Amino acid sequence: MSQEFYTRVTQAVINGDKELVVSLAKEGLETGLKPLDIIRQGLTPGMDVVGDRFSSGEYFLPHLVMAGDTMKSALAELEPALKAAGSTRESLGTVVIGTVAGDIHEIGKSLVGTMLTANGFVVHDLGVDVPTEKFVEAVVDTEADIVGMSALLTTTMRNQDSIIKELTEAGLRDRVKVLIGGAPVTSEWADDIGADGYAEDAIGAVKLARRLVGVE
Ligand code: B1M
Repeated sequence: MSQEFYTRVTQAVINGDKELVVSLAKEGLETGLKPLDIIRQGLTPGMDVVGDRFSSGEYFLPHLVMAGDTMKSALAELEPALKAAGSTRESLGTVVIGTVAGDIHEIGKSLVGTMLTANGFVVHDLGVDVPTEKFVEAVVDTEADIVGMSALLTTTMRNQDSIIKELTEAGLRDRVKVLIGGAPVTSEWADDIGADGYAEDAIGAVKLARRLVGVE
């Protein structure tokens, strides 16, 4: 399908038009598009435009809320197709994932969780604004192989550091791999705080998670 289709998806996100975005997601799947292409080429560029307009003062918080709700509706439509591949596989490992304390951005974290599930991991999603100690408890309770922490704000990414410190103090750091991500996060930051890796997007997170459990 043409670039024009993806542009319509992007515009629907910018306009916060849930009904349209859901019907476009359906249409895309019906015409054989890959759900991930609809996300990467249609939905995410829309979120970026809204984010940029928010930064420049053209848009306000309600626009962010609307864009977030719109993208979530589209993802709900795409999720069964995204997850379909994972259900038949043997588990590659257990992942605990969440957005760090003080941060309520959930879409990227949930997408990473969905893609990990789709690729054979058992995922325990702790949600958003997750207190540091809850990450540590969940690692113990689920015997996780990997803990994934998402942070979308420069002010909350330092909580990724706190979680690693808590894991170390609890004597768990050698037993669990740490994967971090989120828009302001970089591989330098991952090195600084002693994470096992940083992924820029959901596909990168799957690749890294596979490597961390020794599959690649
Ligand atoms: Co917020 N927000 N927001 N927001 N928001 C950003 C992040 C911002 C960049 C917008 C901007 O100014 N340009 C800016 C952060 C600036 C900064 O700190 N650098 C910002 C701000 C300032 C804020 C508030 C402070 C605004 C305010 O109140 N004044 C506030 C903070 C609230 C809080 O958390 N305490 C706030 C609130 C919100 C909403 C709640 C309204 C809403 C989120 C709704 C929801 O999640 N249900 C929202 C939204 C929608 C955005 C933008 C527009 C879009 C985020 C998104 O969902 N992107 C965002 C601007 C932007 O990103 N362009 C912005 C789509 C998603 C698929 O991408 O989350 O990046 P992303 O995830 C990617 C990768 O980052 C990576 O893979 C994902 C998939 O490819 N990834 C991982 C993410 N987590 C990973 C974990 C991994 C690995 C990879 O391993 C574990």
